[in-house]
Amino acid sequence: MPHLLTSALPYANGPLHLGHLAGAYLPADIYARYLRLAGKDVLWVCGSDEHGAAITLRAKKEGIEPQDIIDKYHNLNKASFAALGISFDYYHRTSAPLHHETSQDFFRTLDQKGGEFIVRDTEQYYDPEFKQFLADRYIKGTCPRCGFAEAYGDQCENCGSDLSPTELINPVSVLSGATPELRQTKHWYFDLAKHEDFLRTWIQEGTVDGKQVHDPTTWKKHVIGQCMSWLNEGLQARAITRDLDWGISVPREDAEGKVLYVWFDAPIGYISSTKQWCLDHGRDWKDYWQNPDTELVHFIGKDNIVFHCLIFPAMLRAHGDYVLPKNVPANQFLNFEGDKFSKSRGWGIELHEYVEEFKDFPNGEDALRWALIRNLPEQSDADFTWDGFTEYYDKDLADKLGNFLNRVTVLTHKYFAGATPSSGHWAGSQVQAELQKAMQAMASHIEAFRFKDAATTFVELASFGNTYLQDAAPWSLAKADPEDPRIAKVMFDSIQIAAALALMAHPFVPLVSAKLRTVLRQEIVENGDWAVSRDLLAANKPLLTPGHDIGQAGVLFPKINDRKDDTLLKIIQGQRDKLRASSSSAEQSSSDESVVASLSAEPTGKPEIAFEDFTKLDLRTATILTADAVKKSNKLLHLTIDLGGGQTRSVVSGIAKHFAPEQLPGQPVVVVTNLAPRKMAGVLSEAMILMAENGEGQLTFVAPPAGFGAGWEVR
Ligand code: B3M
Ligand code: ZN
Repeated sequence: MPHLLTSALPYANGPLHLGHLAGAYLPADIYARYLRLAGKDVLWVCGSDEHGAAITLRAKKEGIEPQDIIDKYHNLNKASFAALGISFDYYHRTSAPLHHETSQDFFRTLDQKGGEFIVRDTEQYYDPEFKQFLADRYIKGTCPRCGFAEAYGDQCENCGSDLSPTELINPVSVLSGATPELRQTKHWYFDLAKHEDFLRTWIQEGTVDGKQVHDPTTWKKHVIGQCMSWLNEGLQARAITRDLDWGISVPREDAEGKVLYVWFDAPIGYISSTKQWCLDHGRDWKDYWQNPDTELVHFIGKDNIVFHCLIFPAMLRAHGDYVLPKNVPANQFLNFEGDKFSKSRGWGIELHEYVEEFKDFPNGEDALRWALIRNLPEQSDADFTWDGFTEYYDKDLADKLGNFLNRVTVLTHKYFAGATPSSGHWAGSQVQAELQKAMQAMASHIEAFRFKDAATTFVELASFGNTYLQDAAPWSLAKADPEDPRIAKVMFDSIQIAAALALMAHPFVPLVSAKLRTVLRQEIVENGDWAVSRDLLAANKPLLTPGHDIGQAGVLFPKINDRKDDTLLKIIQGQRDKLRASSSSAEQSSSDESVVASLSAEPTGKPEIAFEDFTKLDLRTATILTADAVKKSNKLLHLTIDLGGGQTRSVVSGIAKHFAPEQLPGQPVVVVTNLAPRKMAGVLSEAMILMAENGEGQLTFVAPPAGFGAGWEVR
């Protein structure tokens, strides 16, 4: 059964940051590495997304060609991924001729089928000075939904709404700054509405034509929630062509000067990337894409859910020959030190910067991977902090893993000259059972896309090793009687734990894993090794046999918080200083606080405000999608709300004493959407829910009746 994995194709118009890595790449890397270890047929494809207005506009601004931009960032991003151990099987480019052909073929097939496309003559904005139609990012204006003045023609980055240029208030051309005029043009639309029933059944039941193709209970709740919100609003035909001179030409004689919309060709990039890999490796790409046994999994961030769970599956279905994804384990967003990543404010760290600035940090690549893995935004948004980075490195890698390996090797050299001792006790022992249990738990977490839990299992095994060694205290046994047979038993067991850890480390921290294997004088991990170890344990055999020589570990992970040496601490401190210097957001968040404070003031006796003050609030109808307890807080609940149009937000609300989490999914609410985000109990809150409180302190939601819908303005 082939496993075909894809990660969202990053736009080649800028460098990637830690948030991207944690969203669609690191989780996929863990999954791919694990499947390879388990001996599966795995193909993981990705590549650069090299079309779209973001690229041409940037080129125009910098006075260079789009080709220069994509070459620069394709190479930069590809190199950053490689430096951080991201093990794609193939990293393609959508500017490649093979991709152009594949996309045109796809279009032609749908076109020739009939009934999939709708051709419409429409009026679109046009810039007469630049002689160009203004699609997507070529046009800006005021967002009709939130009033943000800098909304783009395809999307408002303030409220996240999907827009079309004609919805913008006061539109201006990004090219000339002038008010554009409307002109007649023709475009091809993909009739998404036609596939609504198919999509609904596929998402909700996991069936296609009555056949079970996946189990919807294994999908993340927030993914299904977002899809259902789109489906419930009713799907619309989507324009899939543009009047632009950069992109893939529409393969029709009557479509001269038109290119495919970037979101039509980008997902087809997964197919062309597969084709190229197959050409290079003598394989047939259809064995992956057109094989009903293939397990296709798309790794993405939550902003790409609608494209991967509704539009692309509908395109694949319309085409007819393709498999559909088995799962789309989309991640939520990662923030950085309590705020969104922002290039313009200098908030965050880009991958290539990290690689450069941490090149002298021991195991720097894996230190980053590990800090991100321990805190992945799997179910809700997460926050990367340098404190967290330090803690995960020192506590997990140095204190637990490094310390254990060091003690095991030192003691083995001390008592047995570095050779694994003989011990007749292995079958049915506690340690054998523990290793089997840990490998089994880690495997099932990974197979269910619970990568954080898998990492916890791994660390817990290292803790178990330390405790086991500490309790058995071979040094005390040796003092009393150097010939005590229990010494051999303890060291034999500990070596087996070390070997299991070295293997289990591979999906998370591959360089560390290789180091541990070198210390244990084992071959570097290869495909199938997980299965080999699992089978050895099941057959009552040890992972390392008596007589096997091991090396010395030494200090594998010098600590960041080390009393004697502050070299590493200084590197971390440098990051904090850089952040403080480059960002002006400190002033911003103090003014945010005052907004929050005034909103939570006493309900009576507030001073009169102007009508304009009231209209600053963006109040919207919304629906609660998920509700969960917040760790260490008995007041707060962490909610995800659906804001309509495919947008979701994370909200922390002080209602835990009034409502049980399971009561809340489906509850209609009214929210303030334009409060500055802030963190409560370590969780980011991006909106505030309106509640009424009576004299008895009872709370109730202020909300429209169920079925009214999400995303509507309240005024
Ligand atoms: N390039 C958008 C993004 O980076 C887009 C993904 C394409 S995946 C087929 O969010
Ligand atoms: Zn908006």
